[in-house]
Amino acid sequence: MSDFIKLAEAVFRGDFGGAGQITKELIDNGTDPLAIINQGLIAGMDIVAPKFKAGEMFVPEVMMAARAMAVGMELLKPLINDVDIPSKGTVLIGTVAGDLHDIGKNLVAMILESGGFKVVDLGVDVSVEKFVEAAKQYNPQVIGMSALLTTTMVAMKDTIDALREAGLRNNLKIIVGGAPLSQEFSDQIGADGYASDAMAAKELCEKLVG
Ligand code: B1M
Repeated sequence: MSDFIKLAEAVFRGDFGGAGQITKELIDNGTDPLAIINQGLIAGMDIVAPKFKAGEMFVPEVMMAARAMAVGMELLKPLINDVDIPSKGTVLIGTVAGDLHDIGKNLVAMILESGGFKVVDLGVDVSVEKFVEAAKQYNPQVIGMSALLTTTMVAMKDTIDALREAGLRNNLKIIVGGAPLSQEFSDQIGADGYASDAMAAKELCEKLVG
């Protein structure tokens, strides 16, 4: 079995130690860091995605896999320039104002990151103003908002309106997610799309960024 396949399997199994060890060995052997990322780490996450979608893997396992990938990425980051890292675009993500739930949002962030997006995570209880300021600062292709409470969903519309008023709306796509949401709600508030889970969020971002 090739070292790339072993690395992909370690990521898939959420084996942090194994992923770190194999990544280190590949680096020591002089393997191209981008090949380690593409053929090992990302290849591992590519096994996870369809299994999660098919209900054959669950949230904790997906989080472990994403963390195993992150262990490998941390070792590789110093070896590659930011410009060399293939990036599908920047996604600004946060849980909206008044809402402290972040488990789902963190999972979405991890999956987006392991899927090749640069993710700027604004955390929880993110005010409308903070989203707008961060949009100016990071110039993202996508803003992702998460809400788990029916009472905080309304903050999503406020944020979209504020982005429009700040003249930023046309330059970015907005996606929303969280247990109480739906595609219908997303349409009502003028978002560009709704994702029911982390994998759907990745696919939606890929589609929107084109
Ligand atoms: Co809260 N809570 N909670 N809670 N909590 C819920 C959401 C609730 C449904 C429980 C219930 O009553 N049955 C209920 C909401 C009711 C409602 O509004 N309809 C509720 C409540 C009422 C509250 C408090 C008000 C309780 C209280 O204090 N009286 C309070 C509110 C605090 C606040 O936010 N201001 C509160 C607090 C908490 C804890 C702090 C204890 C904890 C949060 C810890 C944390 O997140 N760090 C907590 C938890 C854990 C839950 C439940 C049990 C689990 C949520 C979770 O993490 N699910 C939840 C009940 C439930 O959902 N069964 C509940 C796992 C996670 C992986 O799934 O977040 O849905 P989820 O994310 C999914 C998708 O939704 C989607 O992808 C994710 C992965 O597949 N997704 C996105 C999420 N964000 C996305 C963004 C995207 C795309 C997809 O694009 C940007």
